[in-house]
Amino acid sequence: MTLPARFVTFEGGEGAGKTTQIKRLGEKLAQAGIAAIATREPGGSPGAEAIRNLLVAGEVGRWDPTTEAFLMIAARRDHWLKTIKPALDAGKWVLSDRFHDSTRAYQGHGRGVADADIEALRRLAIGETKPDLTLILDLPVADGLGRAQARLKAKASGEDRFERMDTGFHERMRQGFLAIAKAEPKRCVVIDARADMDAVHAAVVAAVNERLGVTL
Ligand code: T5A
Repeated sequence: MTLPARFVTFEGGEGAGKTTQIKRLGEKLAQAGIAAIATREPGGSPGAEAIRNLLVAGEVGRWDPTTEAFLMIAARRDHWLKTIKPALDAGKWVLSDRFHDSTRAYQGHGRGVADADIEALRRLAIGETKPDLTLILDLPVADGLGRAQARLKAKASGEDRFERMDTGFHERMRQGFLAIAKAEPKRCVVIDARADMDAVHAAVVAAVNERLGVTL
Protein backbone atom coordinates (compact mmCIF):
# COMPACT_ATOMS: atom_id res chain seq x y z
CA MET A 1 0.00 0.00 0.00
CA THR A 2 1.37 3.44 -0.93
CA LEU A 3 1.03 6.06 1.77
CA PRO A 4 -0.46 9.42 0.75
CA ALA A 5 1.98 12.32 0.59
CA ARG A 6 1.66 14.48 3.68
CA PHE A 7 2.11 18.18 4.26
CA VAL A 8 3.63 18.87 7.69
CA THR A 9 4.39 22.38 8.94
CA PHE A 10 6.55 23.46 11.86
CA GLU A 11 5.61 26.69 13.60
CA GLY A 12 6.70 28.69 16.64
CA GLY A 13 8.64 31.74 17.71
CA GLU A 14 12.23 32.65 17.03
CA GLY A 15 14.81 29.97 17.82
CA ALA A 16 12.20 27.38 18.79
CA GLY A 17 14.20 24.64 17.03
CA LYS A 18 12.12 24.14 13.86
CA THR A 19 15.08 23.86 11.46
CA THR A 20 16.80 21.39 13.79
CA GLN A 21 13.70 19.22 14.12
CA ILE A 22 12.83 19.27 10.40
CA LYS A 23 16.30 17.93 9.63
CA ARG A 24 15.88 15.12 12.15
CA LEU A 25 12.37 14.21 11.01
CA GLY A 26 13.62 14.19 7.40
CA GLU A 27 16.32 11.69 8.38
CA LYS A 28 13.75 9.53 10.15
CA LEU A 29 11.46 9.54 7.10
CA ALA A 30 14.38 8.62 4.82
CA GLN A 31 15.21 5.65 7.08
CA ALA A 32 11.59 4.51 6.69
CA GLY A 33 11.86 4.83 2.88
CA ILE A 34 9.48 7.81 2.72
CA ALA A 35 10.49 10.49 0.19
CA ALA A 36 10.31 14.01 1.60
CA ILE A 37 11.49 17.54 0.91
CA ALA A 38 12.36 20.18 3.50
CA THR A 39 11.46 23.75 2.69
CA ARG A 40 10.91 27.06 4.47
CA GLU A 41 8.96 30.33 4.58
CA PRO A 42 9.30 33.05 3.71
CA GLY A 43 11.10 31.43 0.79
CA GLY A 44 11.24 27.90 -0.55
CA SER A 45 11.10 28.80 -4.28
CA PRO A 46 13.31 31.23 -6.24
CA GLY A 47 10.59 33.89 -6.39
CA ALA A 48 9.69 33.53 -2.72
CA GLU A 49 13.36 33.63 -1.69
CA ALA A 50 13.63 36.98 -3.53
CA ILE A 51 10.66 38.26 -1.49
CA ARG A 52 12.25 36.82 1.69
CA ASN A 53 15.26 39.09 1.17
CA LEU A 54 12.91 42.09 1.39
CA LEU A 55 11.37 40.84 4.63
CA VAL A 56 14.01 39.47 6.97
CA ALA A 57 16.64 42.23 6.86
CA GLY A 58 16.71 46.00 7.25
CA GLU A 59 14.90 48.45 9.52
CA VAL A 60 12.27 47.02 11.88
CA GLY A 61 9.72 49.57 10.63
CA ARG A 62 10.54 49.00 6.98
CA TRP A 63 7.04 47.68 6.19
CA ASP A 64 3.74 48.53 7.76
CA PRO A 65 1.95 45.39 9.07
CA THR A 66 -0.49 45.08 6.15
CA THR A 67 2.22 45.48 3.49
CA GLU A 68 4.22 42.85 5.36
CA ALA A 69 1.23 40.47 5.29
CA PHE A 70 0.85 41.02 1.52
CA LEU A 71 4.52 40.21 0.97
CA MET A 72 4.39 37.08 3.15
CA ILE A 73 1.30 35.83 1.36
CA ALA A 74 2.67 36.65 -2.11
CA ALA A 75 5.76 34.61 -1.25
CA ARG A 76 3.48 31.81 0.01
CA ARG A 77 1.55 31.60 -3.24
CA ASP A 78 4.77 31.23 -5.25
CA HIS A 79 6.13 28.67 -2.75
CA TRP A 80 2.87 26.69 -2.91
CA LEU A 81 2.69 26.72 -6.71
CA LYS A 82 6.35 26.09 -7.48
CA THR A 83 7.55 23.86 -4.64
CA ILE A 84 4.93 22.44 -2.28
CA LYS A 85 2.18 21.34 -4.69
CA PRO A 86 4.56 19.74 -7.23
CA ALA A 87 6.26 17.76 -4.45
CA LEU A 88 2.94 16.53 -3.00
CA ASP A 89 1.71 15.66 -6.50
CA ALA A 90 4.89 13.62 -6.99
CA GLY A 91 4.09 11.66 -3.81
CA LYS A 92 6.68 13.34 -1.61
CA TRP A 93 6.05 14.51 1.91
CA VAL A 94 6.66 18.22 2.46
CA LEU A 95 8.18 19.46 5.73
CA SER A 96 7.87 23.23 5.84
CA ASP A 97 9.62 25.52 8.31
CA ARG A 98 6.65 27.90 8.76
CA PHE A 99 3.49 28.38 6.65
CA HIS A 100 0.28 30.38 6.92
CA ASP A 101 -0.04 30.15 10.73
CA SER A 102 3.09 32.34 10.94
CA THR A 103 1.26 35.16 9.14
CA ARG A 104 -1.70 34.83 11.51
CA ALA A 105 0.59 34.84 14.56
CA TYR A 106 3.19 37.44 13.48
CA GLN A 107 1.30 39.91 11.29
CA GLY A 108 -2.08 39.17 12.92
CA HIS A 109 -1.64 38.67 16.67
CA GLY A 110 1.82 40.30 16.78
CA ARG A 111 1.32 43.34 14.54
CA GLY A 112 -2.45 43.80 14.62
CA VAL A 113 -3.66 42.93 11.10
CA ALA A 114 -7.26 41.67 11.36
CA ASP A 115 -7.58 37.90 11.03
CA ALA A 116 -10.46 38.36 8.54
CA ASP A 117 -8.16 40.39 6.25
CA ILE A 118 -5.37 37.81 6.49
CA GLU A 119 -7.84 35.03 5.72
CA ALA A 120 -9.21 36.95 2.69
CA LEU A 121 -5.65 37.19 1.31
CA ARG A 122 -5.06 33.52 2.09
CA ARG A 123 -8.15 32.47 0.10
CA LEU A 124 -6.92 34.48 -2.88
CA ALA A 125 -3.39 33.06 -2.67
CA ILE A 126 -3.76 29.38 -1.77
CA GLY A 127 -7.48 28.68 -1.52
CA GLU A 128 -8.44 26.18 1.17
CA THR A 129 -5.02 24.48 1.32
CA LYS A 130 -4.11 23.40 4.84
CA PRO A 131 -1.32 21.30 6.26
CA ASP A 132 -2.21 17.74 7.32
CA LEU A 133 -0.32 18.34 10.55
CA THR A 134 1.11 21.44 12.23
CA LEU A 135 3.64 21.07 15.01
CA ILE A 136 3.89 24.20 17.13
CA LEU A 137 7.19 24.31 19.03
CA ASP A 138 6.45 26.41 22.10
CA LEU A 139 9.16 28.13 24.10
CA PRO A 140 9.30 31.16 26.46
CA VAL A 141 10.18 34.24 24.38
CA ALA A 142 13.46 35.00 26.20
CA ASP A 143 14.75 31.45 25.68
CA GLY A 144 13.89 31.47 21.96
CA LEU A 145 15.44 34.89 21.32
CA GLY A 146 18.59 33.76 23.18
CA ARG A 147 18.90 30.70 20.96
CA ALA A 148 18.16 32.70 17.80
CA GLN A 149 20.81 35.31 18.71
CA ALA A 150 23.45 32.61 19.16
CA ARG A 151 22.49 31.12 15.79
CA LEU A 152 22.49 34.53 14.05
CA LYS A 153 25.94 35.38 15.46
CA ALA A 154 27.29 32.08 14.17
CA LYS A 155 25.79 32.63 10.70
CA ALA A 156 26.38 36.43 10.51
CA SER A 157 23.46 36.53 8.03
CA GLY A 158 21.90 39.86 9.09
CA GLU A 159 18.46 38.20 8.82
CA ASP A 160 17.34 39.51 12.19
CA ARG A 161 14.61 42.07 11.44
CA PHE A 162 11.94 40.13 13.38
CA GLU A 163 14.28 39.19 16.24
CA ARG A 164 14.78 42.96 16.80
CA MET A 165 11.05 43.60 17.34
CA ASP A 166 10.04 44.30 20.96
CA THR A 167 9.26 41.68 23.60
CA GLY A 168 5.55 42.60 23.66
CA PHE A 169 5.32 41.69 19.97
CA HIS A 170 7.01 38.32 20.60
CA GLU A 171 4.68 37.57 23.54
CA ARG A 172 1.56 38.35 21.47
CA MET A 173 2.87 36.19 18.65
CA ARG A 174 3.50 33.26 21.04
CA GLN A 175 -0.04 33.56 22.42
CA GLY A 176 -1.28 33.72 18.82
CA PHE A 177 0.20 30.32 17.99
CA LEU A 178 -1.33 28.84 21.16
CA ALA A 179 -4.74 30.30 20.21
CA ILE A 180 -4.50 28.76 16.71
CA ALA A 181 -3.64 25.38 18.27
CA LYS A 182 -6.61 25.63 20.62
CA ALA A 183 -8.98 26.52 17.78
CA GLU A 184 -7.75 23.69 15.51
CA PRO A 185 -6.80 20.77 17.75
CA LYS A 186 -7.20 18.14 15.00
CA ARG A 187 -4.52 19.77 12.84
CA CYS A 188 -2.20 21.23 15.49
CA VAL A 189 -0.03 19.71 18.20
CA VAL A 190 1.83 21.94 20.68
CA ILE A 191 5.26 20.58 21.62
CA ASP A 192 7.24 21.82 24.62
CA ALA A 193 10.44 23.08 22.97
CA ARG A 194 12.27 23.77 26.26
CA ALA A 195 13.38 20.15 26.38
CA ASP A 196 16.67 18.98 24.86
CA MET A 197 16.84 18.23 21.12
CA ASP A 198 16.42 14.46 21.56
CA ALA A 199 13.33 14.85 23.73
CA VAL A 200 11.76 17.33 21.29
CA HIS A 201 12.55 14.95 18.41
CA ALA A 202 10.84 12.09 20.27
CA ALA A 203 7.74 14.24 20.77
CA VAL A 204 7.74 15.21 17.07
CA VAL A 205 7.97 11.56 15.97
CA ALA A 206 5.22 10.55 18.41
CA ALA A 207 2.91 13.25 17.03
CA VAL A 208 3.61 12.26 13.41
CA ASN A 209 2.96 8.58 14.17
CA GLU A 210 -0.24 9.27 16.06
CA ARG A 211 -1.74 11.89 13.76
CA LEU A 212 -0.60 10.60 10.36
CA GLY A 213 -0.90 6.84 10.96
CA VAL A 214 2.71 5.89 10.31
CA THR A 215 5.28 3.99 12.38
CA LEU A 216 8.59 5.82 12.35
N1 T5A B 1 7.60 35.39 9.42
C1 T5A B 1 7.55 34.27 8.64
C2 T5A B 1 6.48 36.22 9.54
O1 T5A B 1 6.54 37.25 10.22
N2 T5A B 1 5.32 35.88 8.88
C3 T5A B 1 5.24 34.78 8.08
O2 T5A B 1 4.17 34.52 7.48
C4 T5A B 1 6.39 33.94 7.95
C5 T5A B 1 6.33 32.71 7.06
C6 T5A B 1 11.83 34.21 9.19
C7 T5A B 1 11.12 35.31 9.92
O3 T5A B 1 9.93 35.63 9.21
C8 T5A B 1 8.86 35.73 10.11
C9 T5A B 1 9.21 34.82 11.25
C10 T5A B 1 10.72 34.88 11.32
O4 T5A B 1 11.07 35.90 12.23
P1 T5A B 1 14.00 32.94 9.90
O5 T5A B 1 15.41 33.37 9.95
O6 T5A B 1 13.65 31.85 8.94
O7 T5A B 1 13.14 34.22 9.61
O8 T5A B 1 13.55 32.66 11.39
P2 T5A B 1 13.03 31.39 12.13
O9 T5A B 1 12.05 30.66 11.28
O10 T5A B 1 12.53 31.83 13.46
O11 T5A B 1 14.33 30.51 12.27
P3 T5A B 1 15.32 30.28 13.48
O12 T5A B 1 16.51 29.60 12.90
O13 T5A B 1 15.54 31.52 14.29
O14 T5A B 1 14.58 29.31 14.41
P4 T5A B 1 14.36 27.76 14.36
O15 T5A B 1 14.53 27.20 13.00
O16 T5A B 1 13.09 27.52 15.05
O17 T5A B 1 15.53 27.22 15.30
P5 T5A B 1 16.87 26.39 14.95
O18 T5A B 1 16.54 24.97 14.77
O19 T5A B 1 17.62 27.10 13.90
O20 T5A B 1 17.58 26.53 16.36
C11 T5A B 1 18.08 27.78 16.82
C12 T5A B 1 19.31 27.53 17.72
O21 T5A B 1 18.90 26.83 18.88
C13 T5A B 1 19.55 25.56 18.98
C14 T5A B 1 20.11 25.26 17.58
O22 T5A B 1 21.26 24.46 17.61
C15 T5A B 1 20.38 26.66 17.05
O23 T5A B 1 21.65 27.11 17.45
N3 T5A B 1 18.56 24.58 19.42
C16 T5A B 1 18.45 24.16 20.69
N4 T5A B 1 19.16 24.45 21.79
C17 T5A B 1 18.77 23.83 22.96
N5 T5A B 1 17.73 22.92 23.03
C18 T5A B 1 17.01 22.60 21.94
N6 T5A B 1 15.98 21.74 22.03
C19 T5A B 1 17.37 23.24 20.70
N7 T5A B 1 16.87 23.14 19.44
C20 T5A B 1 17.59 23.99 18.68
